[in-house]
Amino acid sequence: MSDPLHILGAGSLGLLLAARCTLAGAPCQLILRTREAVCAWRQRDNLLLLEQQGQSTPLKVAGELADESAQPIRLLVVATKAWAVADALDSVLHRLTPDSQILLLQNGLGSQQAVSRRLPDHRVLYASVTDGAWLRSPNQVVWAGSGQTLIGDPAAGPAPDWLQRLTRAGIDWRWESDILPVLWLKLAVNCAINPLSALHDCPNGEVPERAGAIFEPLLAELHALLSSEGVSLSLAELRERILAVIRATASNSSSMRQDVLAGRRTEIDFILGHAWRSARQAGLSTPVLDALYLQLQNHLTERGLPRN
Ligand code: KPL
Repeated sequence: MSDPLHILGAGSLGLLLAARCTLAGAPCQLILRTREAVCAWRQRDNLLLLEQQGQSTPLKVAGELADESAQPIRLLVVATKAWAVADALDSVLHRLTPDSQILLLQNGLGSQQAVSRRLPDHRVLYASVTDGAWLRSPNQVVWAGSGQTLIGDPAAGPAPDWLQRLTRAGIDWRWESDILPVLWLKLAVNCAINPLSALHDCPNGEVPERAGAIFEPLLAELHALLSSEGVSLSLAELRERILAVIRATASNSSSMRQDVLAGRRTEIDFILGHAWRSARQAGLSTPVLDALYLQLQNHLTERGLPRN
């Protein structure tokens, strides 16, 4: 039998992946963060509900605490929020073997590079996921819209064979030989949509109008930042990419708005924070981005949420 996929993190993306792999008969194991979460999971009979277009499919997926078992983890998918990656990884380090491979699904940038630095001898893959999913309850994931998953190895090399499991699970994924530009582009999209939707408490579709006069200069600063990171596309192309995402997700709430509304820590530090730090390192002047970053930090503080 092949090594199970261990999925660390039971948020919407982790549960969606677990559900789709289980449906396809690919063995997977969820690693939950707390004893309470594991007890609750087992009390519900290890049942995970996948909801799609009003239909709910019950699936059995085992959930465990990282230190409950000594079983080696050869294939690890980290599906936590970006700010939770370091602690989550700590919890499973003792179960990794020299040949373990790690796939990171985080938004933004910064958390991925930290894992690569931490595990320099392991194969660490980065992914960009654009499926829309949210949790109706801790064991019920709603798959709101299918997207594409781009996966790559920042240290180069071919796609590992085990990723074929994703194909068997019907996941629309592609191997990217140059994954960092993909993640930079996604970060720029997130910088243009997420903070504004959180500040104006509006769905993605209303972002350009609510942002008003700052929208265009923000795009120009993001474009300069992408260029300094070696991502080559024109400002017009960047604008079109961002507007296409806004159109496709017009009625959705960005993940940052969802986090603020739920009183959860946001990924600000891995989205705006990373952009802001990278702009400083590149010697760029980004007054609109800087003001937006500060405004969002203040907005979070007013709501009792961390500024990072
Ligand atoms: O990735 C997203 C997010 O909300 O984090 C977008 C693309 C903005 C969709 O909501």
